Amino acid sequence: MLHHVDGERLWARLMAMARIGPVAGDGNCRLTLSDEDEAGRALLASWCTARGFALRRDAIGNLFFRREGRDPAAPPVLVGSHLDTQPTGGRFDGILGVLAGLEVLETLCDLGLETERPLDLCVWTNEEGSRFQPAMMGSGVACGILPFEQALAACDADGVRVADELSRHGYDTEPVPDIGPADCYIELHIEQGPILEASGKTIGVVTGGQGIRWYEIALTGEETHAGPVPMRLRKDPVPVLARLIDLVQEIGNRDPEARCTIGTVRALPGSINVVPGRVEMTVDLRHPDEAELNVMHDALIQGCGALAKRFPDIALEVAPRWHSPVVRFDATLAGQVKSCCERLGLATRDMVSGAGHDAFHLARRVPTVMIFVPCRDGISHNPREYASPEDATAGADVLLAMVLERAGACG
Ligand code: HGY
Ligand code: MN
Ligand code: MN
Repeated sequence: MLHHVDGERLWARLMAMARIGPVAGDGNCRLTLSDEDEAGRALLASWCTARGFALRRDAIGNLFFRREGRDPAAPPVLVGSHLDTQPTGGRFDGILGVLAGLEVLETLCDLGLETERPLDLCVWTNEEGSRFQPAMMGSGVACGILPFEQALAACDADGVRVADELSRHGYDTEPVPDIGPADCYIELHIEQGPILEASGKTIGVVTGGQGIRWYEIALTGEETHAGPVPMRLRKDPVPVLARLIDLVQEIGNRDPEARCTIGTVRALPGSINVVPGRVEMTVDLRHPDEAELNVMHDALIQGCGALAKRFPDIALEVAPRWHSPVVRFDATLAGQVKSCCERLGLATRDMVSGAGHDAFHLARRVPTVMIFVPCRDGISHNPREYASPEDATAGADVLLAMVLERAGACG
């Protein structure tokens, strides 16, 4: 028998969540462990506890809302995503997966359907990696991939540590994170790219995710006055920055599957009439093939070495900061997503995720799959991010069908 979620309730929840940490252009800013992030979590908790889903938290701040099954000892089915956003993020990235997960649990209550297995709605801390690096932090710690101490020590631009924020919100008294046994993890998410929308299909069956490498690069010369000092006598890091930008673009343009992003550049001290003494920048490299990602890595490191030789007055430091390898999701689960979509009359296409997700870590501990829905013009990490009510509801219906299939509906 086919069941459907209450799409209007889901949409109302998405819009209510979007009122927390609003930014211009219908976007959101709920940076990890900020007061806005906590306010979003509190709103979710109010909805969950109103339906009797008991909350468990861990010491990295992950949240787990449980709907009990007939067999409390059975490994649970996990659904969920993240509530933290980029500084100028959208209303759907992560949030759709969390609120669709809540919608599935509530729909089961509304239908009076029990499941054999317990269900956990998971909210992972710091998926975005914007305020604190690396990304996918809470799920990485819970899956034993990111050392807990390393996560606690991560600092934001103001020197505030993850540990400080966790204790400010009272998470530090909770049990040390570990995901434990689970039947599977299923994450619904907007695609955050243009492929699904362009294909005219409603559901992306995500078979895996591309590899990611992050770097911090510092170029150090010498601050000096912008007026008296002739160009040839300066130790100005900006000309090296210009060539580094060309290098990163050139690495990206070699291969249509490659993705290279310089997301942050800072010239210090940052005054119009001071030659910068230091430039700091970040690089994000991605590729769906691990070997090709390594080729990109080598090209960046070798290119930096050549620039350091060519400009001996400028100290060039390149620090690899994070590596999330290419990940494959569970083929059986992907097949089940497809058959659920067939029953629901939803057109699908297979795809690999360009964006990183907590599911990348979960996939290394439990059978995992992702379900994508389109986002308008492929725009994300942008206040203009938008998924339609119809697509959000369709994605939640697939999530419901998968949960019923995996958790064993009874009664
Ligand atoms: O970096 C990513 O792809 C994700 O948005 N954290
Ligand atoms: Mn996300
Ligand atoms: Mn994101």
